[in-house]
Amino acid sequence: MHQQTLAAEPHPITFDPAATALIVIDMQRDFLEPGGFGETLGNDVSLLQAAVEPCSIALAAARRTGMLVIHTREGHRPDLSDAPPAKVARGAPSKRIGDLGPMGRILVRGEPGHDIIDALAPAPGEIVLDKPGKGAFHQTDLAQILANRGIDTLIVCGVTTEVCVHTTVREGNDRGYRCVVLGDACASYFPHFHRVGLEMIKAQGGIFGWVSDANAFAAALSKAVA
Ligand code: TIU
Repeated sequence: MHQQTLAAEPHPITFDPAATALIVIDMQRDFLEPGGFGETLGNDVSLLQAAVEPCSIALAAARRTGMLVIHTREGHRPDLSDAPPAKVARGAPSKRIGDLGPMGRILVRGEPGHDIIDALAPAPGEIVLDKPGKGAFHQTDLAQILANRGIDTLIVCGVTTEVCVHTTVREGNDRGYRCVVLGDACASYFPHFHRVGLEMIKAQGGIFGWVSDANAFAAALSKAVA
């Protein structure tokens, strides 16, 4: 056990890098680039760019120490058999899940829009976890992967703060994981949801977990030996 200390709110947290996973949530073209799912919902996707460089800093730090890295992607089977009708039908999007857009079919696995953005492409050997829901534990083998590696702490970043990041942290917290959100490495289409979403994580003594940032994470890991 080589415990490191990470500056975080509501208070610093010590963690063993060997028992910690970095989970990068849904940094996909469908959410970050024009023509994808995020834009069909009426959002300004440029707001999510702020998270890219901090995610890159967090990834580089994790890779240097050999930490378990997991990238998630939200999306559905091409026949949409795993897409709840209530999800497909909801709202008044310009295109629905499964419709053809400029990056292929919206939120469908195997389509260009479903890919992780080039700037954060998974490195060989890193786990890419496809999930049909907002939370990374729902209908995936994430819990088994984490158990097999003896993981007790999750460092979470990605998009969007109040949707897939929050849902994953809530799921992880209920399953007994210590969850740390890297606030600057998350982003939302709604800046106030981002801000309040982070506050909700760390309020009440850390009711869902901790909030830190990418540089603090990198600094904590700089003391860890690969
Ligand atoms: N990944 C994720 O957050 N999925 C969403 O649908 N987010 C929205 O903010 N719409």
